[in-house]
Amino acid sequence: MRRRFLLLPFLWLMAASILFVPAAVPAGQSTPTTPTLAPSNTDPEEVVTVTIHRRTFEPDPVKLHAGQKTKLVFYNQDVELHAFVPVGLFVGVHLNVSGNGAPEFGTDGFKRVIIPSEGRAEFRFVPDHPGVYPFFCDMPGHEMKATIVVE
Ligand SMILES: [Cu+2]
Repeated sequence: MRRRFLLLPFLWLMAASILFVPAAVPAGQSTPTTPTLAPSNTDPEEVVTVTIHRRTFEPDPVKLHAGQKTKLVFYNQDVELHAFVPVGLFVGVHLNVSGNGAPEFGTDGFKRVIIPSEGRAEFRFVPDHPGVYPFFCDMPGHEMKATIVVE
């Protein structure tokens, strides 16, 4: 009887030591963060809108920022179709195209998008190389061009 009485606290301690093993270092503290230049999902997105009005891109130049998550929107306010044809801007860049335009892709990636009247084309990407990138509308007779400056 006395033996059993002593054994009980001992068993309880054994069980407690198994159940209450100190937790490992809390998640988040143990993993060192690797420095990266890539924007995270929580980084704010810079929205830049280019309006197309009377066969003119506005503003010109369009200013973007290298390394910045960007939503570039082209809004066609004219009653006719226009196209956005970039030169070099999207080379080697991961690109998400949306809106109600008609995008065209070739072996080198995005070629152009045709934007209907009152329509819009949206590009989500991160400009990675500072520079001056021309773009134009290749609809016959339009002769519309402007530049995007990535700072
Ligand atoms: Cu045009």
